[in-house]
This record gives sequence, C-alpha cells and structure tokens, in this order.
Amino acid sequence: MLDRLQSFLNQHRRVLLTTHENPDGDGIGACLALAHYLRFLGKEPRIVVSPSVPGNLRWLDTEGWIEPYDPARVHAELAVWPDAWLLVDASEPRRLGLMHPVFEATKAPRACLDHHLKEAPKGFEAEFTDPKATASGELVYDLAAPRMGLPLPVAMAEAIYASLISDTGNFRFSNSTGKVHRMAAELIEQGVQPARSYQRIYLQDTPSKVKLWGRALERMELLSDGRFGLLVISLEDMKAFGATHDDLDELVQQPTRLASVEVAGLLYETEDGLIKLSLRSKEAVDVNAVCKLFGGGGHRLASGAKLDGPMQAAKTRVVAAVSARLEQDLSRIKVEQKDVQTSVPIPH
Ligand SMILES: [Mn+2]
Repeated sequence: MLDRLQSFLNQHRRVLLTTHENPDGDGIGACLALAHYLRFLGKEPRIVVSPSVPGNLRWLDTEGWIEPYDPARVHAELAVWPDAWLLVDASEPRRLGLMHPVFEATKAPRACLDHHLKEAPKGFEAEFTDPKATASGELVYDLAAPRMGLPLPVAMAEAIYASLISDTGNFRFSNSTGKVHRMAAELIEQGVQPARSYQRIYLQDTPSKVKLWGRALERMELLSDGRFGLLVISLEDMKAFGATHDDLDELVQQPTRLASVEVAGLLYETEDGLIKLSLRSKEAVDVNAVCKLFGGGGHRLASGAKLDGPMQAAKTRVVAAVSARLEQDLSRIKVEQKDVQTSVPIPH
C-alpha cells in the first residue's frame, strides 16, 4: 500500500492535503508530517482545513502551512490549484464538510489516506487505507521514515507523535499497540519531549470548556442499569458558556470513569439542527454496529453518527439501540464465559 502511495505522490507536484472537518490531532499531525515529507521530495504541499486548526495543535505548524478554509475569497482557486488532493484520516468525501463542494468540483485526481474501518472508499481515484494502523500518522511514519532516514526533523517527529497520542488517548486505549509504543520510543529519540507535547495538547482548557463539562456531567444519565452513561449538550448550553466545538473533544469519554459504565455516549445539537452522536465502549460492546444503524461509523470501540433532530427523538432512538446492543454483546460474553468454565476441568 505504501509503495502505491509513494508512486501516487511521485506523479504530482502540487499536492493539496486536507482532513475531515473539525480536524483532530491525528488529521493535523498526519497532514503536517506529510507536508514535511513532500517538501523533502521537492514537492509543493499545501494544507487547507475546515473550519480551522484547533488552538492546542497550532504550535505543531512550525512552517505556517495550515490555512483555514475560506470558501468565499481565499480559496476560490482551490478547485484548480492542486495536481492532486489527498484527504487524510477520512475515507468518505462528505466528511470534508464545507470543503466537500470544491472537492467535487476539482479536476485533479483525488485520493484518501486512512485507517478507519469502513466499507471500501467511494468517490476517490485512489485510496490508501489500512485498518490495522492505529493512526494516520502511523502510516505517514511508515512511509516517510525509511525513505528520509532518521532522525526526522523535530517538528515532523512532533507532528507524528501528536497523531499517536491523539488516536490512542495518550496511549490509554486498546489500540495502543506494541508498534505504536516502539514508534513513540523512536520519536522520543529523535527529539520529541513527551511532557511538553502532552502539556501543549492536553493541558490547554479554557474556563468555558471546564464549565460546559461540569454542566454535562451534572446532568449525566445512567441508563441500562448504569451500564450506559449518556451526556447531552444543547445549543443553548454551548451558547451559555460561549463554548466551541473543540471544547467537546474527549468529553464523550468521561462516563467511562464510572465502574458500572460499559458504553459512554454524547449527543449534541449542531447549528444545522442535526444531532451528533459519539459513542465509546470500554471493551465488550460494539458501538460501531450501533452507529452504522444511523448511517455513521468508526471503530468497534469508538464511533459516531449524525441523526435528525429534535434532541428528544434522537435520544430515544439512541438509547433503544445502545441498550439492545448492550444486551446482545454482554449476553454473548456471559455464554462464552460459561463455556470456558464448563470446558475446563476443575482441579481437586
Ligand atoms: Mn485517526
């Protein structure tokens, strides 16, 4: 796959890198690392994201590569500038959000680089996906490190490290593979300072964010005998605290702090009247299957979808779907455990 990606890059000079709307640390880190690599190859990289780069990731952009998407003025030429598009950390064109129309209007070949578990990507001339990878940044490292030779420039190593910590929850999630840890070790040897990266990416909250989280947690609902912890945020809540979309990052994880919770959920209202759903599972429950019911997707333990409003109707559908999936997956585990117990001879 990486050889195919390399030959795709070889064929184009002006490469437009972008990621899904409301970019995260993996999308941004992988785009920046790719930009470093493309410059090394003598190419002309450009990164445009919608709506903009989150404040806690801005320090990674040491070259000032990232442009916030502006459909009206600055980016009128975007359909014609690139020789190729590369959508990073997503494999569904609609995830470009506001940039989707210009993506559809371009004549340049379009490709995606992604690690999400989805059906085969549609709407691209080329696709580079590997669901075994933990982060898009991991794929960029595998591509660039052997071809550039170590050490990588520190800013590039920091961008890849940001990808890894973003998609592993700072090496807490089940996708924190041995390979990811070995990669992190190599990046540290190339100049990454883990405490510095952690502080700059994670310890950047604003009072409005902490207060919004407080409101959400205060109203948390414990459903399905305490196994489903659900948080709900309305547009009114967002306005009351002057909060932004970035302030919701990682909020969905919070109910999993409770011992009883197997599935954590966040429902929040967006300006366009849709309800966004995020689900996280500790281990046993396949929340990707739930999100697929609503036309969304992601990973088995972390997934999302968009539902029609109003909130109460969306919530009813989500609660029913999650509780059904909880029953199904937890009863299967009980059966498996029983099988194990009866098949193992009890020593005397
Ligand atoms: Mn990712």
